[in-house]
Amino acid sequence: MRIDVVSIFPEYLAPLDLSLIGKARRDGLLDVRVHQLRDFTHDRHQTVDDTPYGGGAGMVMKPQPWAEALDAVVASGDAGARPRVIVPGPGGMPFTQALARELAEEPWLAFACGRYEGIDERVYGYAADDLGLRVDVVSLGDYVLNGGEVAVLAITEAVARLLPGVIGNAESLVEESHEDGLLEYPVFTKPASWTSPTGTTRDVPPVLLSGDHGAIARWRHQQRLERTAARRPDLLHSSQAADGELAAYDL
Ligand code: 6GU
Repeated sequence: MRIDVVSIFPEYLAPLDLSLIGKARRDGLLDVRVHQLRDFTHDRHQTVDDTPYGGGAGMVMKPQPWAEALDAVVASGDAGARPRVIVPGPGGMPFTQALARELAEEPWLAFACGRYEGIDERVYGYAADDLGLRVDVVSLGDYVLNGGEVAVLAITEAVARLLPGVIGNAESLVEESHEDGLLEYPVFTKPASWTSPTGTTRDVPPVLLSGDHGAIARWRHQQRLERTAARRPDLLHSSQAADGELAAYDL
């Protein structure tokens, strides 16, 4: 998969050199190219923003640098190839595991990182109508970040780990929170009885030491239901894993 990122803070994307994503890049599974938006300005001060028409707080990103940056990204690809463009922003559609799976099927993604109050709306029309790009605004959640860069790190990590060959143990991908609509069960490791620095002793639930795989599976499923009911009751009704078991939780 190829991923282009356009930002006025390319240094913010430095973590894409690290860990699992860095390894995927070195292994040739992921081709990440980060671009400085200011390289597509023509004035001495490399201006990327201006005041909003109609008034209001903050600054708006100018259309011209964005249009030229998108042109350059498209021109750098194979003839006729088009990236799917993702604009991170709090006003977008929610980023979910389902969307991560969908994006992992794309051969080419391009992230357009806005700062300030956003990008001049005409850029969306230009990208869609003149360049033939699919553009989606995507949000990480209901809170406000200063810009799209942190969202690109999150989305890229969620997508890249789904690419074939990026995670060694593919089984660890399916047994995860949000893959079947329930949160994950609690986990424990040695020692079976642990005394904390304040002298309190806590034991691993005995069922996990029993060797009874059926009993362990039932206990874990029960834990997932209780956890989801406590932390994310909104997930329970659409969970395949919770079908017919909700009565016990009065939900
Ligand atoms: Cl994707 N971008 C920004 N700037 N703020 C956000 C967000 C994205 N998701 C939640 N808040």
